[in-house]
Amino acid sequence: MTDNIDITSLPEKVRKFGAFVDGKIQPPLLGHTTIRNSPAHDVPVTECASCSEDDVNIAVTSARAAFDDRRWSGLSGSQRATVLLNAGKLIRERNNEIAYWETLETGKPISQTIGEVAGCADMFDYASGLARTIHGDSFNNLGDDLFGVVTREPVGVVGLITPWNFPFLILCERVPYILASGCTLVAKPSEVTSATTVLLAEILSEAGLPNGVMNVVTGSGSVVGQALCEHNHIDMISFTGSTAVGRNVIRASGETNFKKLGLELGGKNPQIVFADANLLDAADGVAFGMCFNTGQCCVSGSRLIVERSVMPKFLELLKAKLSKVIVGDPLDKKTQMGAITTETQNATILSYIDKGKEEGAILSFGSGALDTDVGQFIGPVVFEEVTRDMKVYSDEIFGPVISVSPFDTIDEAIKMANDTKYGLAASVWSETVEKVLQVSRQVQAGRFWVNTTLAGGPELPLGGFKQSGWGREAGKYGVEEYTQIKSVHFSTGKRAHWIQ
Ligand code: TXE
Repeated sequence: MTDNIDITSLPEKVRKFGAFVDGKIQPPLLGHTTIRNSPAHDVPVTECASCSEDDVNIAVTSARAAFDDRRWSGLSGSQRATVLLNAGKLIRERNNEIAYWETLETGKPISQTIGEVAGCADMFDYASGLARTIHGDSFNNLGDDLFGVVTREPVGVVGLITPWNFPFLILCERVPYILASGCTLVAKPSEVTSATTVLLAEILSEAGLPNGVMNVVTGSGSVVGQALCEHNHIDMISFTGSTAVGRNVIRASGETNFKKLGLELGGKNPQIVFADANLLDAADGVAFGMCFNTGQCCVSGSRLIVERSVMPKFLELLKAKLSKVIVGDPLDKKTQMGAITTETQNATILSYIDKGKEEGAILSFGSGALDTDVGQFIGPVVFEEVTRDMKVYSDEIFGPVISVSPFDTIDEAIKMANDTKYGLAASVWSETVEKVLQVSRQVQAGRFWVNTTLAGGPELPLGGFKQSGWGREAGKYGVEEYTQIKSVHFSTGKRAHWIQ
């Protein structure tokens, strides 16, 4: 397919996607497929393979063979870099096509997916540099009789399990780094948003990736995901999703071959606004942080912690911003917030809104479900008078809902920001450097933003403190996660015999 597609109208027919194994599109062994409806339009858009455990075994065998015969890890960094650069170029050429199917399956605005796909191409460019620069260490200080070399080697076969909120972006925050390290992989996208993962595998193959290095098995978490986590020929799992399934991934690893794990789980991320902040900028940033991707974002700014003296003024500015957010058809380029991706997530968000009201929080902006002819849409919601025993204060809602808590002192703001089991991200808004430094040093979060939110680039690693996960993805730290260290000892002197 070329990129000359009309990205403003619905497709004329459902597009079919198979699994991708050993360099080829493969139909699932049992022939089962799942039709995906666009959550914004209620019409079928894609049909993807529902793979079985046997399909998983074939894909893992392919990835294992590709790793063990060194067809990828045995290449030079420069050869791997060439493939990654080609992939970046092809992603740019097919940007509209990828963005279109991503929008149809997720319900997110087309202007957003176009931007995300461009960012993904950049990930491949950056990781190509890492393929060439990743290196170990040497120790020339062990005396004349011993010389030490530390090498970095790829971990092996990676099982990559991704969610539905950023199917292509989360994939591309991992795949180029996995490949730069020399690993091979079997990717399992969410069962509701699988199309663009299959597209990436096709693109990589066209870019020159040897067969078997990247495989994709689509299907349910309980069958395909679970089989990957329990497979003895997989050396590492990178999982992004719910805390509950993350626990299960840890258990499965412990009960099988002790796979190395990378986990990116939930978040309940604070936005701390001081009285001396540029309040208009902060209001815009807080609105963006809670509404971006309809709040279905692990780093969404879902807790507003605002200095009491400016709270009324700040809330007024925030609500003025929220009232202008354009919610609607994701294929309309003006739309800023699209549909809620799954029916389950839609019901979850609405039940949290009901729960907040039942628990006595004051819903001071928004309502909940929008009244539309088709699709499932929820506009921004603000809860005030929130106390720490309420679910809207503590739980990851994964929707465009923010809870508001006032503070009087900087220590109180830091304590409130850390009052969560999660530690994925945090933002602070203030014009005083000492304040932002103190907050950034003391708030427990893997990503921290000062006078901005949700900013980033391929250079910067992602991941969480506390129950938000283990390990880091992206950046040079990300590629290192997919390597293991070997210490090599060279005798350089005459052996002093142990047995005389
Ligand atoms: O996630 P799941 P769900 C949070 C968010 C959301 C909640 C539930 O709060 O409301 O999780 O979302 C696969 N073994 N996040 O139910 O089930 C599944 O097929 C192996 C935060 O969709 O965790 C999918 O590919 N894999 C998050 C992936 O796990 C299994 C992003 C995620 O699905 C499996 C998404 C199993 N037994 C949700 N069961 C973030 N950090 O961004 C399911 N999966």
